Amino acid sequence: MWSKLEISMFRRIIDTEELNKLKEAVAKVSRIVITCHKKADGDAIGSSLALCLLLRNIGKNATVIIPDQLPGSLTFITEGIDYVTFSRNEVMASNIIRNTQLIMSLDYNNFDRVDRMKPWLVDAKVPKVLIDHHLNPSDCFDVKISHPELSSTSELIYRIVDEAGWMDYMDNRVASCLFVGIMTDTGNLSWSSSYPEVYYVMGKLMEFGIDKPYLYKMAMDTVPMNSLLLHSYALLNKTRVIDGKYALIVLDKDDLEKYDYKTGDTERLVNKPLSVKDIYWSTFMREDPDCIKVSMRSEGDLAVDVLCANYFNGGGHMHAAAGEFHGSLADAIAIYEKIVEEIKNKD
Ligand SMILES: [Mn+2]
Repeated sequence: MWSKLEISMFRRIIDTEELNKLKEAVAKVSRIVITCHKKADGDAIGSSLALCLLLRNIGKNATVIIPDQLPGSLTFITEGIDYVTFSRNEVMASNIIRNTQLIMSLDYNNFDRVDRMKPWLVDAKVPKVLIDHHLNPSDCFDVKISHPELSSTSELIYRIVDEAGWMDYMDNRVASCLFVGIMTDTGNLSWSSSYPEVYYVMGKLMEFGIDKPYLYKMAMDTVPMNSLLLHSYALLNKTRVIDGKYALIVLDKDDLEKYDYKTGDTERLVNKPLSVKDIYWSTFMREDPDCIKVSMRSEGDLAVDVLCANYFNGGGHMHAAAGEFHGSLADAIAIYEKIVEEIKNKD
């Protein structure tokens, strides 16, 4: 996709018509609501807060509303920035949505991803803007800026700011949020980032004087003690490696209780087995109260978004995807074993 001729310049990639529609929509209004998907990750919250701060710098009354509580590991990004958590302030949040003039949806492709906030967003009679990098964006948006080839929504926000002529409104805080978003969605530029321009964007963000060592430490290398112990326990006692190539980690509700599990504590656990040279497919199953959460990572040709879509009501990206299973842990594992047989036959 990136030819050698193109890498010497930063290409403009946003569709001119959509970009103009976005600029017009923003220019017309003062009150703007920015939303991201439930169980926000670094890119979801980073891109949302960055856009919010930038719009405030432009003079807009912008509010970020996230569907549910942010994991403790991400609260450092929000320091000194106000935002609303829908699940904790439903009345206030729905009032803000009811009174807004524009809704922006960041880092998700349809309203099923926003949990109980969905009806409020669907029913709102105001223009809706999508800014996202997931496949298959829904048709319910008035402005659609969708770029699945990009590393992150945060990178896309940087490009929109650049192409919309809003660069004067960027500052250190906006840049820090975007930097964290790109860092977390690419595993610190490990995956979904094999093209020169993502480094160009990181370089430009550095120009705003961000504290990179601090952001790296907080976003990529800080976990609570119980999470470190849960990861160690999972790798030592709850990981099965099949044929030296496929890894399955399973944590049941007793495991989670024993290690005082909180949202975010198993973040990046699924990536760990891929550190072993020949393991190219890793699956993690977690027995949550309402369902079995399944996440997958892969290297090479194996598309785990397809597996998660076909077997676990999910999706995502080729090398990083997730889904849910409604049934017993044993049944979920049985499905996994079926997939293993299929993959073995192809190998
Ligand atoms: Mn993302």
